[in-house]
Parts: sequence; structure tokens; C-alpha cells
Amino acid sequence: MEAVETASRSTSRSLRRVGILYDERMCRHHTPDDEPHPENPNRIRAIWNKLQSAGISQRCEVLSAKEAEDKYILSVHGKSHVDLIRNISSQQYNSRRNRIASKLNSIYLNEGSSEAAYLAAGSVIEVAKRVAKGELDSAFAIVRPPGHHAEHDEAMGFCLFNNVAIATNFLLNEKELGINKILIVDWDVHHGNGTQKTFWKDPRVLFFSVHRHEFGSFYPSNDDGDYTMIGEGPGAGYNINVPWENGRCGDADYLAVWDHILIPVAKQFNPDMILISAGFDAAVGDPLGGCCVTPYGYAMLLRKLMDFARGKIVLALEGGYNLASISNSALACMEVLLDEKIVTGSTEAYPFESTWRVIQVVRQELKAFWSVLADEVPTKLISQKAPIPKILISSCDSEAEDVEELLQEVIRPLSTLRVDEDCRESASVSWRSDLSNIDIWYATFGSNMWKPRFLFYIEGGQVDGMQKLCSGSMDKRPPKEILWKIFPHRLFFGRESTRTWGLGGVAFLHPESKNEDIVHMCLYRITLEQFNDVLHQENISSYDMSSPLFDLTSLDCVKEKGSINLEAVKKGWYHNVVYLGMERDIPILTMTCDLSDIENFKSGKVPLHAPSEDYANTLVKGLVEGGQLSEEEAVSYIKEAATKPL
Ligand code: Q9C
Ligand code: ZN
Repeated sequence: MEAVETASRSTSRSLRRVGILYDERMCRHHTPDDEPHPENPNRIRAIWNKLQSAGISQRCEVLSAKEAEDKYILSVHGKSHVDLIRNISSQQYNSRRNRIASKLNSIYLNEGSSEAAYLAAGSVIEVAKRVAKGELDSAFAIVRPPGHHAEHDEAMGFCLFNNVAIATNFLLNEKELGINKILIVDWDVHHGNGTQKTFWKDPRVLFFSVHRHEFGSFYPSNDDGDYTMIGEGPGAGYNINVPWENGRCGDADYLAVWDHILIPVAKQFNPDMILISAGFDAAVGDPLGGCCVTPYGYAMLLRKLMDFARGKIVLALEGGYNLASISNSALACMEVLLDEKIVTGSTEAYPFESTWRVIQVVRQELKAFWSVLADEVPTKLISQKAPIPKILISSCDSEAEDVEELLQEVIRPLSTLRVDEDCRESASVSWRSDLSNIDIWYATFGSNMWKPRFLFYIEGGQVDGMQKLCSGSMDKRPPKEILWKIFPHRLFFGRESTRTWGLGGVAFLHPESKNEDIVHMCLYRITLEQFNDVLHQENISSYDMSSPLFDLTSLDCVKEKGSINLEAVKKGWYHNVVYLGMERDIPILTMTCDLSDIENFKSGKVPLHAPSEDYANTLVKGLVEGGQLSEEEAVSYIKEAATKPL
């Protein structure tokens, strides 16, 4: 009973309706020749993979990206800017694109930029709309390019459209949504200059940004992010900047700002909804940020905001450039949104002296607008300040740190923050638990089309009359679903004999598709962990499986390239994993030979060979019992595949 519950819990939806949005098309925005750049496609891939392997996306409502309509973008940006971003990826700009980008501040552009920019903006609108309507409690839009630096007529700081500002105006303008007051929290390590300007005079939007400022020397390197910038006219008091004087700020500093500025003001403002410009470049290990916020820190910051706006919170990704840091931080935030674990504790480290000073000047500056800020911060609190710890100085300023090491050796001892229960084990457990949450369709064209045969690869054991003992998968759960489909690929039979079937060829699939070919495939919905075990058995490999043959990176890669050869089992006959598309958002994978093997079959170096009677009968049984073909049809289907020249 207990085991059943545990098994179902990992895949069941949360009580909280949490939306998550990811779309591979946003990866098509990259540097023109794919030169290295911190704001690259792997950022959102890493986050998405992490959330999938931790079983998070499975508990969420997964949404697909939509391009924003121009009329919504035009509520923030000027027509000439929208025209430029709409057209910049078209051919007519090919010769000018790089020159245009080089005239902008920290911007690159390519053929995929327009679509990605429209999708990023449209995706934040999409999730925000659903949260506003109450279809979702909260949501995370894993978008790029980021947005908060983009101004009315200017792309800058890796940002093309200001996604969060656009979604905010959308919510306010759709009157029937009933969203009249919005709090934007910008915890990206950089100042959200574009968002600040958009709502400078707007009292419906309280813009709060905490950022590294260093008296105007940190990007975007001007005075816009100063604490004196509080908004204007009716918007006066509705813009709050908390400018760090130095890097190295961490959980304690951010929590102090939350407790003594943001949370009291949020209470008084009483927003209808909260949008978070959720950059993770203040995270420990970030190569640009130089700050030290841990995943627990982010979880706490978010947790404290959930008490407002009836929990209607949307996170939109902004910056964050260390793949491990942003993935772990995003994971911690999703656990908070799902509300299945209790985040408790307070940090043992103290804020810097400069942090208390900044908190005091911000409160001073804004107390005329927010009565909750009027009192002095108790001196007892302020006296609790961190000596600048030497280990943190050296660690946080250097660029390429091993984050895990840093987390373990430096941050954790300083912090008593805990995310309760079992969630923290995930870092240390093997690849199996990661991949056991991901489903794929394993598309079979050979003897595995006959279900009892295939089940031996899952359950282990010895199938009647055959020579081989199968080890099975560690996860012996049967396929969740079985589905048949036809694909435009060529089925053929090759090699002289096998240990399992004796004399005769076995089935292969030509890895490339061709319109005149058809192949019947039986698709088993199994986990990526099970797929690895099948790959291992099919290739009779001696590989020790301490790491997976085919992991999430391989999955991304095969989706992009169409097929990948697995080095570790290159001697196996089915060492080439081929991607056959998606079925209900789940990738379809098969395993076969590669193109060089095809050449060897064609040249006769490796023989083509009709299947043995036993083997052919197994395929026929599969096709007939699977309800695909009559017996005669199945027999002639196999015969044709065995006789037609390759
Ligand atoms: N010396 C975001 O995090 N750095 N943007 C340029 C020039 C640009 C960061 C440095 C940093 C932009 C969304
Ligand atoms: Zn940033």
C-alpha cells in the first residue's frame, strides 16, 4: 500500500494548480555563429531538464508558448522598436543584422531572435492571464530572451522586449480580469531599468528592484537604480530601488530587505497580483552577479510573497548564467509554488553593515509614501552585522566556481534554512531517480512489438525457447500505455544470426525517413530509466550503468539532431537512438543502426538476411495481437521487408 502511494505521488498533480511554460523555440535565439555567450539557450534547457527530472513539471500544468500580439507589445514599446524586432530575423536583414546589434548595448541578434522575443513576451502574458483568471494559482514562465532592461525604444542588456512590463500592462488593460494593482518584484541582480521607466508615473504598479549598484558602476551603470529614484507624479512612491553597495550579498541581506522594506510595503499596497522578474544571477556561483543567494534563500523570498494577492504569483525568468545555480534556484522556487514542502528557518549569517545602511536610507526616502516604513529599524537588529568573511570574498568574486562545493562548504554551514522532507536528497541520488520521472515512447519495430517479448526487457527472465536471460529493468512497472503508429521509414532484416533467435537476420530500421516507406511501430510509454535498461540489453553491453547511456542532454540533442550514436555501446547493433517526433508532448524514440551501418549492409560487408521462422512469427504475433494487421497482411509485410533491396 505504502509503495503504491509513493509511486503515484511522484507523478500526481499537486493540490496547487501551478503552471509551467517552456518552449524549445526560444532556444533558437543565440549568437550568430553560436559563439559562447552567458545568455545562451542552455539556460532554459537546464532549468527545464532539472524540473523534469525532479518530477516538478509532472505535477504542474505544462503550457505552451504563444507569440505576443503587437497591440500588447505596443503598450510598452514604440512602433519603430516593435517593427525592428519583428523583422530583424528576416532575410532582408541578413546583411545588416550584426551591424544593428553591435550598435546596441549588450545585444546579439540572429534568425531566431524575432520569434523568441515574441514568444517570451507572449508566454508571460499567457501564464499571467491564466493566473489572473484563477485557472492557475501561480506559474513560472521559463523564457528567454530576458526582458527587464528593454526600454520603450531600445533593446539592451540581452533583452529585446520587456516581457514582464508587457504582461503587466496586459493585465491592467483587460478590465474584466479585475487586476487593478500589481506588485513587480525584480530580484535579478541587475536593475530593471526598462520596467522602472515603463511604470515611472503609474501608481497601479509598485515596482521593487533589489540589485547590485555600486554607486552606479554596475550594469546598466547609471543612476537609474539609485534609491532616490522613487517615481514621479501619481507614481511617486511606487518605485522602490534597493541598491547594493557591493557584491557578495546573500540570503541574510535579501531577507533583511524583505523583512524591513518589501514585505511591510506589500502589506500596505495589497496587490491583486505579483509578477516577479525572476533572474537568478544573484545566485551563488553566478559568473556575472557576484552575489551569494542560495536556493533556500530564493525559496524563502518567494515564500514570503505567497501571503499576498491570494498567492497569485507569476515568475518570469530574467538573467542567471550559471546553469547549476539557476536550475537549483528555479527548483527551490517551484517547490514553494507547489506548496508541498514547508520552508522554514532563518539564516544564521548576518546582513552586511552596508545592507542595514541601505535599508535605512530606502525607508527614509519612502516613509512619506508608506507609513509602515516610518519607524526606525531597531538598533539591536542593526548591530547584528556580518564581518566580511574572508572565504566568501574570495569565493563569490571568482568566476568559475564549483557551485556544489561552494554550497556545501561555505553556504550551508552559514545557513539553517531548510526545505523540509525528502527533497534535498535528489542531488545525491543516482541518475535512475532523475530519469524515472520522465516518460518517453519507445517505438519498436522488431520482436518487441510482441508485448510478452518486450516485457522480458522490463521484468527480466527468460522467454520460452529463447537462449537469452534478460536482466530486465530496475523499474519493473509495465508500460503505462501502448500505442501503434505508422512511420515513413524502411524496415529491413540483416546479420546472419543471433544468440536469442539462432540463424537468420533481425529487424533494423533505416534511420532516415523516406515518403514511400512505411513501418508499423508499437510504442510503449516507459520511463527514460527503463529506456536506458532496454538500450543496455538490446546492445548486449558490458557497460556498468553507473551513469545512463542516454540522459536528458542526449534527449535534447536527439530532438535537435534527429539521431545520436551512443559511444558507450558503439559495438551494439542498436546503438543509434532516433527521434521520431512527439506524441502528446512525449518524445518518441527508437533504436537502430546508424548510417554507416546502412552503407555496410548495402555493400554486403554486413549481410542482409531474412529472419528465422521463429523471429518472423514473433513479429507477426506482435502485429496481429496488437490489432494492426491480419495474419496474412502481417506475413506479407514481413516478407516484403525481407526481400525488397535496401
Ligand atoms: N561591460 C540580464 O541579466 N553586461 N542582463 C555587459 C559590459 C550586460 C544582464 C557588460 C549584463 C546584462 C537580463
Ligand atoms: Zn541580470
